[in-house]
Amino acid sequence: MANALRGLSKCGVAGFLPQVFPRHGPRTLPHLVCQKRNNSTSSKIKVDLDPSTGVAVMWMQSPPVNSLNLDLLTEFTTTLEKLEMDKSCRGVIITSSLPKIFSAGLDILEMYQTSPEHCGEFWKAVQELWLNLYGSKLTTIAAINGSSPAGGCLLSISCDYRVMADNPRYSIGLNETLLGIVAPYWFKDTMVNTVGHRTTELALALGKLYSAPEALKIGLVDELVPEDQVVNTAAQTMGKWLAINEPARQATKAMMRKPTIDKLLSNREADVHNFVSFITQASVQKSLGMYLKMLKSRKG
Ligand code: CO8
Repeated sequence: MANALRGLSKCGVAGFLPQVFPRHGPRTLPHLVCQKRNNSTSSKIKVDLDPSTGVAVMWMQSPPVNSLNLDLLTEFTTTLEKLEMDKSCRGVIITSSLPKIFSAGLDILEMYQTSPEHCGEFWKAVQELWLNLYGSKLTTIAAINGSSPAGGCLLSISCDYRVMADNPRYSIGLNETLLGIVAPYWFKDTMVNTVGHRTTELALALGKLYSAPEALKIGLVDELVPEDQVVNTAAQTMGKWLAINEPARQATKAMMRKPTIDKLLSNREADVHNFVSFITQASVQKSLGMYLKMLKSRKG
């Protein structure tokens, strides 16, 4: 498992060698997008890694809405693991190649009218993605160029920094209660670590989806920029992060995130069990069915 922060639990912060990575002064990377090199043949995620900057862009490209189904979750984790192991990569920007959508969150169809075995397999993949992303030793920036509900919000707040398109029509938040389901404690913990306890309590209880300006106000995202500048701004911000002493930054990230990660690591099986018994309840299935129906009727 390529996960640096999980590795830290064994070697400890003192295990870092100073200055393992080359230092770069503060720099901007406005040229990143045009210099990109497509290193991926995968279908749901396109990866552009620029070895000259050490920055990879992961483009989610799973129409219609980048919903996180088992395939996309698995490919996301594998892609990130490969980048973690690639010595030429120091930072990852996560974004969407679909217009108006970052990610619609977990694919509801993976949890609706499927077998308990499938739900368990699906949930393990959700856990795996979060453990890898939240614990990544790489600098991770979400370039949120569209709506980002629920699991899409989790992806975003698992990164180190969030740049969002300045468009009030795009929303982000953990809206699970609107589906009649409950955000798991590690979704909640990640949100608390981002915006604090009280704001999370309100957000989760009400299933609140924040418009981009509202999200900036509560600190759910760090920056709003015009839509066509989201990825370039993320690249410029990445330049600043990569100028920081790498071992020191990684150790700081580990210090901040390890307790949250360890909580799930010590409890993974029980978490899968809880999810499966919750999601397969008839009342919960009914709520999911109604929500799916609502999504479809909205279209008409
Ligand atoms: N899963 C599956 N299908 C979806 C999802 C989804 N999350 N979101 C949208 N779709 C489907 C729609 O039903 C529609 O299907 P079809 O074409 O067959 O009718 C298609 O994708 C396109 O959707 P829209 O027409 O709605 O597209 P828009 O561009 O108008 O809107 C949105 C895009 C804003 C993303 C909108 O689709 C939306 O709000 N989707 C729902 C988002 C949502 O609520 N996601 C929550 C998922 S649950 C989750 O992530 C965490 C669960 C934690 C579980 C814990 C339990 C213990």
